Amino acid sequence: METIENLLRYYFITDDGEACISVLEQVDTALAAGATMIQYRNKRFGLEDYGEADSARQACHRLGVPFIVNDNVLLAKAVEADGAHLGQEDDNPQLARKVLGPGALIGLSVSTLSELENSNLEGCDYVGCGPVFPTDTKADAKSEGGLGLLRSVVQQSILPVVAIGGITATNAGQCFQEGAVGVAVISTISRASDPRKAARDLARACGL
Ligand code: TZP
Ligand code: MG
Repeated sequence: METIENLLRYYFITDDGEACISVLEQVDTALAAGATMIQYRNKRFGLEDYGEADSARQACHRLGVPFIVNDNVLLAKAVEADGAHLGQEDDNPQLARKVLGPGALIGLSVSTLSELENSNLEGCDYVGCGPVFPTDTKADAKSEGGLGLLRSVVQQSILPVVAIGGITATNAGQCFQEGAVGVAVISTISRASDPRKAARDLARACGL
């Protein structure tokens, strides 16, 4: 069994916006480069997308890579995902734990230190911290907290921290230096002119 720290190292999240390639191509590209965890993020999920989520899960499971669903605990359950990633406004992690079971991987986003301090991390396995750098991918993202935010969250968190927001092969190393166990990315792969090369470059930056 891999440790949660190893699973978080290269965390790819699917793009439901202006991606250059389809969701399944994104997942295949990230997996081929060595991604250690995949999150299915679809803010406009409808039942017609169930097949897409299920195919993404199958692609991950063929390689033994955990497949996590963003926001939607019932979708995570329905698609037999390995866990769920929740924001501050989503279902609470304790409830998600009840539904998904003791083996599920459950993450919680924080965008400020006070969000971390006010979060009940019982039932969570990891914390997502960001945006660290500016991002255009998340419409309602708070302003970037910089490496200073990441540093304080890493220091205060009782759980491993994965950095998110504007992360590229060039700045990923700075996140690891601040103590993040991993980096979570969308556009640096999904909107790259050469997604396969971008995915490989990120793998190298993650030390894979
Ligand atoms: N949460 C905080 S920033 C962000 C999410 C989902 C978007 C990350 O996307 P990108 O393209 O890697 O900046
Ligand atoms: Mg959310």
